Amino acid sequence: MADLRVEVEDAIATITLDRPDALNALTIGLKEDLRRAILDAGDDDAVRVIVLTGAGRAFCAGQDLRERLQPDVAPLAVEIRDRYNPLIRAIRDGPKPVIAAVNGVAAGAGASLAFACDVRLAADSASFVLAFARVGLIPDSGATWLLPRLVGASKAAELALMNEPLSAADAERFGLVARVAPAADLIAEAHRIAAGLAALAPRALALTKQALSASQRSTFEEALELEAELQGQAGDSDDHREGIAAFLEKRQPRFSGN
Ligand code: T3D
Repeated sequence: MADLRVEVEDAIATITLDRPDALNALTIGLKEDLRRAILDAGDDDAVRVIVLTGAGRAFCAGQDLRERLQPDVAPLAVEIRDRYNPLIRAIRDGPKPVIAAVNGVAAGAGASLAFACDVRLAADSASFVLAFARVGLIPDSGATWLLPRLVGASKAAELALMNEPLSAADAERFGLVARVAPAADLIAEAHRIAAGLAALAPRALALTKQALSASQRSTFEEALELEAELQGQAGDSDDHREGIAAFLEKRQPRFSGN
């Protein structure tokens, strides 16, 4: 994993894209390592929250455009189906909250990566630019589905078609990022939020992710029914019993994840 760092501490897996000289652009190897790191963190009982960030001045500049010029490169549709889509699914379908700590520019599929995360924090120096049309492509890696849901159809169309960069401040104004922090404080702020999530009941968070995700494709009636089913599972957990006990005993809960 030459271009990826994974550090696990205090139940937080911090995954850092580490190709700063190429603004953390995504090569085949980096996409595969990142997907594997997210799946591994999802399976690791020592991890409750994932923080995704980039080394250097960028979050991620999307597809490595130099790699695209290699003679044996896969056709685009194959690359999207075999590498980008599984990576985005690993984030979306995984059981643990994923926080994007967007430390700098997020371009092309790098922006899509951030859109796929559950929570986005941005450095005040960060920006988002769809960038696809400038290289003759359409937004991918879930961007056409995720972005309208995050910022609304009108703003999504503007960002996707016009390719203008969106500043961190404007991203916060449009609800695309939860919070903007000074660049020097971004990781500390991401870890502070991650620690808060890590103290909550892991299974309840996983089921919440599942319900929110399913709600994007369901009717209201189906959402009500799924809530009933998943709440049944949550209500049957040790963590629910611990939550009630802690409330009544006026102490902090200690969730086991069971
Ligand atoms: O292809 C498929 O498999 C399909 C999937 C497509 C998904 C996609 O992501 S398509 C979109 C690909 N990404 C882009 O088009 C973004 C390209 N980069 C930029 O537009 C700009 O670099 C940024 C707006 C992100 C930042 O601009 P700036 O001025 O701050 O930095 P820079 O000078 O352009 O870049 C710094 C270095 O990073 C530079 O290398 P050098 O000249 O110092 O050796 C530049 O070439 C390199 N770099 C930046 N982005 C990429 C990259 N190298 C390879 N691929 C990149 N995407």
